Amino acid sequence: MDEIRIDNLEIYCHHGLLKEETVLGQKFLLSLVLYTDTRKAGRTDDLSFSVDYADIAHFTEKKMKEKNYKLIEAAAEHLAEDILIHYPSVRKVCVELKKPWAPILLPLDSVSVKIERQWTRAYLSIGSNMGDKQANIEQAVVALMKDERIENVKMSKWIETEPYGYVDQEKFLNAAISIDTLYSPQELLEFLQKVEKDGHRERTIRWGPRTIDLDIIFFGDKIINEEELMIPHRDMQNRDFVLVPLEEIAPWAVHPVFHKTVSEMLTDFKKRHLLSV
Ligand code: PH2
Ligand code: MG
Ligand code: MG
Repeated sequence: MDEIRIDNLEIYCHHGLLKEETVLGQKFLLSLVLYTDTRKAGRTDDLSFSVDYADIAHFTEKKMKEKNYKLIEAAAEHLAEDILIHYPSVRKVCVELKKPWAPILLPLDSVSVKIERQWTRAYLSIGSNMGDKQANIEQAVVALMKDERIENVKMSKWIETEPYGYVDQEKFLNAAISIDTLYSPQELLEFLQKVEKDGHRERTIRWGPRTIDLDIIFFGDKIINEEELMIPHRDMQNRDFVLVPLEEIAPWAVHPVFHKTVSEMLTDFKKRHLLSV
């Protein structure tokens, strides 16, 4: 992606752990790399197709003065997120925050922190087989849409499916959801677990009845193999109730381990299914 850069923007503000820092304030230097597509603005010479770096510089100054953080990590984290939420055409940002006057009683050029944050496209599978299934799904989708770290929520049609795994239970309603998110995969998992809990999900039987179940299928092209979190979803290739709705909204999405599109995975599933009948 193209970059618009602001180097060493000087801002006087009051972040710090020490009382003196919060009272006296000090100089901070901020460097930003804004990742955005500049081609259309470049072709047309029209600012409305780009982001105004003057605007972002003033926004940055305002945000840096609005709140006092103890840590430069926190000041940088909040600024990165504020920029990504406030300027939708900036899809990724690098924030470097330097503190040249850091009072550590030793001479130095500066201390600094440098972070990269971005919007990531993720795909989720949602299901319900207890109570008012449709209302359960709608309530969960509203919770996703309300969160400021999630945008561009799109849902497939919902389909009724036979229970898979533990079969002695009611039919499911299933759908696939596409989101863009600022959460890390672990944070997204925690957020989805909270949405499940707010939908009165109780964990009883594994694969058993549930009011709402939200699973991460893909998170960008990330591969995560941890006990608590496996991405891509480890069993998606065997679940038509995941593949069918996902194919409706993202047939071209590529599985980062199998290197197959969702559409190809669904075709494979159908072939296997017919062969085994
Ligand atoms: N979820 C499961 C187990 N079985 N079957 C269907 N049809 N739909 C589901 O969402 C589902 C399931 C575990 O999450
Ligand atoms: Mg599940
Ligand atoms: Mg689950």
